[in-house]
Amino acid sequence: MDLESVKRSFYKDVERANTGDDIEKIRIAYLGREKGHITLILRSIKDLSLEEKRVMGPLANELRQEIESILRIRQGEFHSLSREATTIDITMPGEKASLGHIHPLTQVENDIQGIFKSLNFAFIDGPEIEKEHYNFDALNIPLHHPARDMWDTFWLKTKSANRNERLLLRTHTSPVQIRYMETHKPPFQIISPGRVFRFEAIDATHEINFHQVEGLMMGKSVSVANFKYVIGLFLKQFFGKEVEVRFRPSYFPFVEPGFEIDIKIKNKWLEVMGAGMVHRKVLEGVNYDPEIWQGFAFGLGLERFAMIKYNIHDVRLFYSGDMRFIHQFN
Ligand code: YSA
Repeated sequence: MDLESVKRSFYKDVERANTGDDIEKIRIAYLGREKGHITLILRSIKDLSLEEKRVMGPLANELRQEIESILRIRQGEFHSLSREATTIDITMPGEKASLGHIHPLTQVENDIQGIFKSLNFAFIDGPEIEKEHYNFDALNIPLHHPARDMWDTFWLKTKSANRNERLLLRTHTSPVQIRYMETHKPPFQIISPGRVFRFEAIDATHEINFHQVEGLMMGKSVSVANFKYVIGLFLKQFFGKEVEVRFRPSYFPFVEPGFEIDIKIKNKWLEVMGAGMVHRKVLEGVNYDPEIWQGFAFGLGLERFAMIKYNIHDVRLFYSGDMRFIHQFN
């Protein structure tokens, strides 16, 4: 074949090629070492006269370069086409994958647990259905004691299996203190987050179903100063900044002295926890000698902490089931 015919047939072949493999076959047919059309032409140049060599040599080399370059381009095109089939087209609008996320109350609980764990507090669980004894009596709140009115109670119709005791939905996490002290010797420090229930009027800061985190530190010389220090550390870490805190004297039958702690939010004080030094009657009830062991305890309102942290004005939003509210925490 002369150069002109080789060129024509090459362009026809390239036009017909559909895949990278076709291009490779064309490359072998024209540039193959043994029988490639261009290779044969180049090889035959040595047999030509000097005059013909001067003309044919450059023309044949030019055609070879042209063929090489066309093959490279077409091979590249087929290669990127085949890659496109398996890769993502970043010019297409994305589809947002709908992932779940942690509920803000769970997040706050995790944060609180994390901080107390770093202060060497152990995590303890307790039952939501509780015996009257643990929710009230063992906490120095006997039957007919006026302090029982502080906790409007959901009573269960069923009684406990073994001792025919009255059962209730726990009104606070404080019964966990008793359960733990009954089975453990001091010194120790624990926290116990959990759900509590109160049969009371609902408003922007009160729910009938909410969460508390109980804390108890027991040792030989634990004092109010230790409580103030631990709570101060906790508040600083939880809010990531100084917050305005107020300790108020208060009454809980299971502590002496007792306090309530408020935090200032938007120029108003919000009560966030009850606390105090564990009452000697409670200590005696679990066979701890009050002359040796002292401890502080507290019960904080999880929803109130979440409200302050995320600037939420109404506790009912947490339980509204309104996904627009929940998705803000995504
Ligand atoms: C006190 C002394 C201790 O040694 C240990 C714990 C306590 C706290 C006590 N057991 C208690 O329940 N106190 S409390 O009734 O004042 O509730 C504690 C916190 O729960 C409150 O400060 C508030 O933050 C939150 N809380 C109370 N009622 C609520 C509520 N949060 C939402 N809805 C309600 N209805």
